[in-house]
Amino acid sequence: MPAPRLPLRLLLLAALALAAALVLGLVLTTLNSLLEFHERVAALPLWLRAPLLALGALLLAGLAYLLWRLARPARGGAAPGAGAPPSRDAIQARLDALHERAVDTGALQAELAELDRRHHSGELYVALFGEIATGKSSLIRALAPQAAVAVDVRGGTTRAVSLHRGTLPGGSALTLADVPGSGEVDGALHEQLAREEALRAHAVLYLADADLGRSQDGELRWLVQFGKPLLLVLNKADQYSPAERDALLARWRERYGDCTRAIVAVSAGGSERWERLLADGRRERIERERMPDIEALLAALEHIAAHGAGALEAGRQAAVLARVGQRSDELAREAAARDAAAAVARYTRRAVIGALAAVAPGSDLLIQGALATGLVRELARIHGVAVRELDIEAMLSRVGLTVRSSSAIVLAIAGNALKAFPGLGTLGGGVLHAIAYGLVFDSLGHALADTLAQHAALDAADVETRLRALLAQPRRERVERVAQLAFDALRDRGAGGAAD
Ligand SMILES: Nc1nc2c(ncn2[C@@H]2O[C@H](COP(=O)(O)OP(=O)(O)OP(=O)(O)O)[C@@H](O)[C@H]2O)c(=O)[nH]1
Ligand SMILES: [Mg+2]
Repeated sequence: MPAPRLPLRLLLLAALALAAALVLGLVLTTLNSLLEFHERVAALPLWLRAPLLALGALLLAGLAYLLWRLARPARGGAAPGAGAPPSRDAIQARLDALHERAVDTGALQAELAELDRRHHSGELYVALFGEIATGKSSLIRALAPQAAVAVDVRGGTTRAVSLHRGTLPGGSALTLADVPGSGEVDGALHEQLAREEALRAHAVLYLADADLGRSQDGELRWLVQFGKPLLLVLNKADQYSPAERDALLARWRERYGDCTRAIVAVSAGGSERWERLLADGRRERIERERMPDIEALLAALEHIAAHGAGALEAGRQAAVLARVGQRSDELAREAAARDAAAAVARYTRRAVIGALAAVAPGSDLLIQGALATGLVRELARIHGVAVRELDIEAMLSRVGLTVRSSSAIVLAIAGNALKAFPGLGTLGGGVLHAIAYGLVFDSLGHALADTLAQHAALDAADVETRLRALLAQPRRERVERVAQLAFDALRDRGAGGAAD
């Protein structure tokens, strides 16, 4: 239907023409003003003109700087090792605060103590890292011949971290950490031990006996982000022909040359076992140490040790502090979740008891009154979120509507729950409403706690969404728990109260 569209097009055209005229007018006026300004400035005596121009230039530069500051892309998030790591004092303060909240911070305190101990020892710590049976323990034996470490063809031989003193040919001393291998089935705990030891070291030797798979690549990249010297070591070089070995090293240099200090091939040695047939027909098992060949690695280690442990201490401290900081954050989150769950349970119980005690019990399911406000305040305190009275009220009136709209569902669920407690159902509508009221409180508490934990703010819309989901599909375990609360409250009140 082209006819009715014509006036609209004409109107649009007119509006466009008007806008163009306005823009043109604006440009002309500005140009005119600029020219006038230029003429006036030119007419000024030099002693006045020069400072005026300088001032103008300064103002323009200031404006440009401000614009640049505003438009500049934000710096990337602080990856471990990048950005400013938390200070030793800041971490200690966090641990003290956790300790006051009855959180067990023993392991993290021990980590800090070890950080200080190594710092004061002045020794250079080098950790090994790599998949199981790549020859880490064998390499420790080659670097520190007196070390008593177990070596075995079976993967998963090393189960704990052990430290061994070694000396480089140049005379530098190092403390080598033998660690459990990664990549073992169900070996998450051992892998964690190895990772933590890598963070405590000044430098890391990443050992592999073949090309790196996807998970090894991931491990290597994880180590790289801490910025400490990393040596990529191909062990069991004796199992490769020179051409194969060189091809593998070339591939690694292409892939990892940028993020490692050196890429070398060695033969840590290990041991060889075979069976010999004796003249009398018996078989004899023979085990012999293989000769190690670790020249290239020694040279790379000499390089790292050249400036002493002090030169690498800042990187080591940053890695450990970042890790302790991360763990303390996790502990704080766990403690908050635990305290929040306890608070929700407490308030739900109060809501049920309150509803049972009311003269006209639970006539309305609206969230209101001091109890709901108290719950919000308590959860906000636990999660360290500052909330204003006004925001609490706004949030409660908003979720009140949700509760009202779902009250039929909640009542139905409460009614169902009553069936699990024969006898309760005969006590009348009061009990039903008390359970429904408890369910509402329990759901609101969980919705709020989740919102506060995730957004660190009283985001009313988010609370409402979560509450809606919780009320629509309450888990059986929750419903029974709340019904049990009502049951216990009635029993505590005694037969006289229940008969009211
Ligand atoms: N051919 C050859 N075998 C080696 C070499 N180094 C170690 N091995 C063998 O590799 C196997 C594993 O050696 P380990 O030193 O126990 O390896 P690991 O990395 O400490 O193993 P986990 O502690 O289980 O992670 C043993 O059978 C060693 O004899 C080497 O340079 N060449
Ligand atoms: Mg081992």
